[in-house]
Amino acid sequence: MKIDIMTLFPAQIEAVLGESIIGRARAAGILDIKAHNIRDYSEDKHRRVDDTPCGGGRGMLMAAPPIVNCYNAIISDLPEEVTPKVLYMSPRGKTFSQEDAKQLANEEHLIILCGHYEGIDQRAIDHLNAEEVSIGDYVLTGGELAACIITDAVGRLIPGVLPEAVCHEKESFEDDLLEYPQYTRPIDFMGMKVPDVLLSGHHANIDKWRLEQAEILTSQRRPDLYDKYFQRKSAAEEAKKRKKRRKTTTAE
Ligand code: 6GU
Repeated sequence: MKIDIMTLFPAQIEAVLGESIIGRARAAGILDIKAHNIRDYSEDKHRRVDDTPCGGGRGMLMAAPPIVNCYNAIISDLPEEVTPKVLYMSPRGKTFSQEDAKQLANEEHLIILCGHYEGIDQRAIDHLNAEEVSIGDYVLTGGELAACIITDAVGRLIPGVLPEAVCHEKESFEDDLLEYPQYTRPIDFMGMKVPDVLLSGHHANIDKWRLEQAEILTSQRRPDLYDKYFQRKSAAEEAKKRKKRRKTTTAE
């Protein structure tokens, strides 16, 4: 998969996406991620990329020409029939979710535009046909960290990026449940013991305990997710489980 990131701070992108799993996938040629410095495409002799907003107001805006020049350079080598999906990182966008990550992982080529200052000339967004994406209800100083988050979440879904041992099926959000608590050695850490069931070697009991823990955690922390999880189970399945749970509570 190819991801081109347009930014004024390519080093910030490299600092994040040059390391760890994504860094290794790039080195292995599975992910082709490039940060492009928008400033290199300024037509100004002082390499300026910003200007004051028309109509007045505070702050500076990123001007359209350097962004569009940068975009044109990225798409210049592409075959005619290839139209990469373009994202613009903005708190104004739709909030990014795991479902979006899955959708984007099907794309062959993504282009991500990072904003700075007080925003971007609307004509740049329009010309690139960019979809605005936010990563949550808070404001960042720029789109770079958001672009890294999108790239990480999408990149790890590409086959070969994660080690074989890591299973996508049992992850938080994959089935609307948060992950159960995990333990490793030492068995007794400062008087805190690993739950007995995990040391029992009884795999059915361990699976049952993990599912219960995941359900408890999800219902406490994310009632919205828990509702979704609950609804997705068939009525029959649900009735069966409730009966079983009633049995375990009376046994306690
Ligand atoms: Cl994508 N950009 C900025 N600047 N702030 C944000 C954001 C993006 N998502 C949430 N806050």
